[in-house]
Amino acid sequence: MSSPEQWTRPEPGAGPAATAAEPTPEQVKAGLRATTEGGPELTQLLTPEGERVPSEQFDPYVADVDIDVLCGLYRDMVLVRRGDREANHMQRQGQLGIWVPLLGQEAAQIGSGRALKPGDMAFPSYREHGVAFTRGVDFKELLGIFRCTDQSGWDFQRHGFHPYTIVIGNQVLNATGYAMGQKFEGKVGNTDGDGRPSSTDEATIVYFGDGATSQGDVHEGFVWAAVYDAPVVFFCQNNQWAISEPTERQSRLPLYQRARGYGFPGIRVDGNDVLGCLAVTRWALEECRHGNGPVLIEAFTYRMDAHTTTDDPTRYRLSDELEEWKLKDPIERVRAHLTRRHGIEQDFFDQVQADADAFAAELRDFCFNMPDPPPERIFSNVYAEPSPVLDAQREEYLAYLGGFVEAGER
Ligand SMILES: Cc1ncc(C[n+]2csc(CCOP(=O)(O)OP(=O)(O)O)c2C)c(N)n1
Ligand SMILES: [Mg+2]
Repeated sequence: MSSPEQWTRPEPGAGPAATAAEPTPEQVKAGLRATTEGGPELTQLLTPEGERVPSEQFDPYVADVDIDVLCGLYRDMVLVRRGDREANHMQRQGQLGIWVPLLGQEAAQIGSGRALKPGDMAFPSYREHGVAFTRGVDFKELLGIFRCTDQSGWDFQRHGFHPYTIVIGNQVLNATGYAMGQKFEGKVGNTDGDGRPSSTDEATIVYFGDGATSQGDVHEGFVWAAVYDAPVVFFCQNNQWAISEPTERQSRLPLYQRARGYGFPGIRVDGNDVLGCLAVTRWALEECRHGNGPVLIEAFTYRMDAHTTTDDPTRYRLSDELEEWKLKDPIERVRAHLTRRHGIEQDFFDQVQADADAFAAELRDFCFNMPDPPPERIFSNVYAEPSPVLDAQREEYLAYLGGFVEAGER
């Protein structure tokens, strides 16, 4: 009853298709139950209970993951969740205009982000705070965006992390173009002197949601990437909701299967399994660097909080769905694995918690004392070269603002 196919194919007699304006209660329940299952083709290396699942194909990609690396992944996720929760609270206290929670998506973001190499480029949407963290972007920079004092002001080339994109799906086109550039510049499919794949080859990864797959931009990106064999990993975080629209209203088949129609591989990974996400993304990036891209990854996960702080999910989904997903928490399964399989002591977890609390306090302190940027900042970083038109606009704007000061002084 819980196969992905059943999302849009209710049992006989259950009434009209779930895409009808008013699904029946049976259809709603059937749809909700389906969301707890990833389907038989889900790649998983760590179960919700913290058991390691061997994988012939993907174990080689995490062969270097020893206990220290695992503890590091755990720490990353705890810190990012703590930062996310703190930002959510600060929005409620009027310190941020809006916040976009990532609660529940930590494994998908940390696993895939840690799979990237420094020379790779990542294109985020607006929820990728965990990926930003792995790319060395200061969490404080993210707060500026949501306090409306900044516009993704980090050096995106240095971090290999593009500005946030609010226009749904648009970053897929940007990423595809960037990956085509990597290919044209000969940064793909090289070998070193010993004949092994070059360690300096590059790839691109782009993040988008399940809802974004309904956008034309994503389709166009897939088409271009496919025909140019562009080295781009399409990383879809299927958190099963596009604001209030469930995935079953967006697709007649599991999203990863769409790749086949474009002529490149698609794979579904447990998005709450940090090890699985790390392995599958490393594999996909390697494919791209060797010239076998693009690849679509569907990370099957769940948005445990609201879409944004302006949204009230209790109006469109039942709480039992959330309760189901709490049992698959991405952080808890690593904790269980570390405790049961590796005998990690409570001291370690206490230390991580203390680090996370200090991290949150730092964010809070920064946010409460954040200076407003100078007004001319909005004109910075628009073009690489000086632009006379932009210069004129800046002067005009500053003169306009200056008029207020003079008027006030009189
Ligand atoms: C082109 C465009 N259309 C509509 C919106 C409004 N909008 C913002 S988020 C969103 C839903 C996106 O859902 P999904 O792609 O699943 O990503 P998620 O927020 O779940 O991570 C919509 C429709 C937008 N930002 N851009
Ligand atoms: Mg979504």
